[in-house]
Amino acid sequence: MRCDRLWTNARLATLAAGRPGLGLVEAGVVAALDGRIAYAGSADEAPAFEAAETVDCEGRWITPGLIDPHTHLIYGGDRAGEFEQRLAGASYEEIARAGGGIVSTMRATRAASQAQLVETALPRLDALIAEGATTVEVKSGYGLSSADELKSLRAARDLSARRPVRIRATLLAAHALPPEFAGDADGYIDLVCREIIPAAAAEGLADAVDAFCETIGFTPAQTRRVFEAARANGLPVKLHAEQLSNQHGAALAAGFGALSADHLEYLDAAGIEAMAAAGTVATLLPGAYYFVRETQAPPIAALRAHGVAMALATDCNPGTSPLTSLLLTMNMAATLFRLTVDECLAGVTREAARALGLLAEIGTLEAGKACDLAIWDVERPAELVYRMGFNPLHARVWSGR
Ligand code: DI6
Ligand code: FE
Repeated sequence: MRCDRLWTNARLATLAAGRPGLGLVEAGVVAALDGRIAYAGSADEAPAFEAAETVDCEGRWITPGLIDPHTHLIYGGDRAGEFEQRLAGASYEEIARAGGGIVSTMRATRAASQAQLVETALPRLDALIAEGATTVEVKSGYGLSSADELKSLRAARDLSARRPVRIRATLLAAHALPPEFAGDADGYIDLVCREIIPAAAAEGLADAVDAFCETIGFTPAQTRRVFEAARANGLPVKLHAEQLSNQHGAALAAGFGALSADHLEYLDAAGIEAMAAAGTVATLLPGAYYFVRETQAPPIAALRAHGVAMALATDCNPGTSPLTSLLLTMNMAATLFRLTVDECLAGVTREAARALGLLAEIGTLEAGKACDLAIWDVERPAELVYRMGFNPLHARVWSGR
């Protein structure tokens, strides 16, 4: 059988469906043909391959390329000063109410050109890539006007022309209230629903629509209108839900068949049941939990008991999670949320793919999927979760190369 590349002498964490745990293969090979996995499994059972190129992995571990299913990589400016204010005692909500927070990033984002937004996002993207990320979701949400939200989505799309990585762009126009709509949140939601969502859909700029359902964001009723507009424009939805308080956003999102509900520290039993019934993924963001010094952890045991899939993401954003490491995200999920090693690794591969609606395409080492691999200098997969601030990536393969 012909293939373009063959990785031999490897240990595999396939994460494949129907296999227990991480789907481990001790003596494995992976074959790529035309950018896709032609075979991933034990060397014993592999067909005889004629490879244009063979790579001896010398016993290293191969996992699926890592996936970050929730980031806000596109933004202008920085918020290090706000961090100092928080160290001096100000809370995230206080800073937001005083006109700082998301709105200060909005000003810097509006002032930046599309090219400048791309340039400032690239180092953040590169940090993710350096740890084996092959797919990254990127949200708008700091433009908060038609022109600036569409500019942000175009910048997100541009990233995939600049680096060998798959980008999923999400429209998060309902992230915060822009000052010109002060006192008229419903008026801003009108703009989002009537103008911004249809324009993004018509130009093919968004793969999904998100909103921030929170006391300092938008109400459940406003979120529902955003979801209805997304549905009318043929776009799937996801939600920032139950991060700082319980707004019952996760249940609302599940009712719209949401791909994921994200954060979930204040998720209640009804929300968990609704997510389980709808197959909505719980995307956990331990970096934000850590950075805002939240003390209520998401209801992990109950999510587990209900069989809700759990993904992990950096939530990379300037206000609450200036984090560009999926390895550290896994460590935080284990230490802060008590996820198991298997749950952490599945969270940044298979379940992250599920959270993006891309499980048929990426997230496991299975024939037919895109050949996105991370090859690691570790003795056992647990090391990827255990270490802090150490990057054992040996090589990264995107679409077979
Ligand atoms: N939740 C978050 O944690 C970020 N956005 C959101 O909806 C915070 C965004 C920021 O502070 O800039
Ligand atoms: Fe977020």
